[in-house]
Amino acid sequence: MLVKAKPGKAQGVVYYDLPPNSSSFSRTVVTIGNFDGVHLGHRAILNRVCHRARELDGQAVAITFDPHPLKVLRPELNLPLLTTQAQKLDLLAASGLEAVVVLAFTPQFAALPARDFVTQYFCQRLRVREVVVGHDYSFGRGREGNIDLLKEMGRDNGFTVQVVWAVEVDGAVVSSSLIRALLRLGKVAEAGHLLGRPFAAVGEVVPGKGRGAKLLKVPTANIRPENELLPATGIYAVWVRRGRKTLPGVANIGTCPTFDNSELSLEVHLLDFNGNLYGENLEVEFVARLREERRFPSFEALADQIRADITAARQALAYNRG
Ligand code: RBF
Ligand code: MG
Repeated sequence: MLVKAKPGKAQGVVYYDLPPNSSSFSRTVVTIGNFDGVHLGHRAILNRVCHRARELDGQAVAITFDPHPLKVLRPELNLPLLTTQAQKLDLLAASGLEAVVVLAFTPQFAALPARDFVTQYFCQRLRVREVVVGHDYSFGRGREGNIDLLKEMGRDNGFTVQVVWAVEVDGAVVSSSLIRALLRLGKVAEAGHLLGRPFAAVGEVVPGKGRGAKLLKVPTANIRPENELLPATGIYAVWVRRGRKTLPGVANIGTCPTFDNSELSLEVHLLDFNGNLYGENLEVEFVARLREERRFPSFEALADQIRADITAARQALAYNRG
């Protein structure tokens, strides 16, 4: 059976908002961002924060928002996020930071002038020593805050500013929007390269139609995903995180056209497992795309194909133990 080791890193503390005169922080090295996906570009920034905090003998802190600012400022975009809030906070907290601060992004907060934000949060609450930002960062009311403003305020308030350049993979700048585009094409391996880990969907196992086990002899866990974005319809080799265990699987995202369904579903067949999973929360990591979903002329033909998929998934996972 294939098993995958779970990385064991110290967990940072997650704070929801900060009292105006918090004594928890001093000499912080702070970054701020939406961090959807916590991809390699984000990681370059987070690593720099941790590194500088060690050099300056300070505390490494990331500020992020809930909900994502575009959900408040541009709801009509319907931006599908790569990570749920919980996934994002877990990833941030596990990235070596001492603290992750989540600020409620309300219309009032959005109206805060950039200078007031720096004074109230960076200076008063976090006693900032250094701010680390991506090269294109802007913030505050109407995005009026930029790197020049930070540097100017830093001179008056005793903090320095570090700018981190974009990360490129195979000649493309890593960004959340590029990763979304790759996932929409089903390119999960490529998306994983830019994320620095496989894309993962989380959700509860809910009752399905029971067809898989009965007609096809391939039981599947039907997952109700919390993520706003899933890879394109198709069949994928996946790692499934169940509590502390990681199990190999093969997933189908689609409408099961062989059965004249219409609803999109995410189903996973676990390769070396049988048992009840109802009500459990699983995290499905998409490692490799195997094929597109098709309508088969008979259940037997579909069952044959699924057996071939299982073999293909075992192979794909053997090369991707993580
Ligand atoms: N259903 C289809 O109609 N076409 C497919 O190509 C297809 N491929 C699948 C591949 C795998 C590995 C699995 C686990 C399921 C697949 N299904 C497909 C879904 C299948 O119809 C479904 O599991 C049963 O109908 C039970 O809901
Ligand atoms: Mg099922």
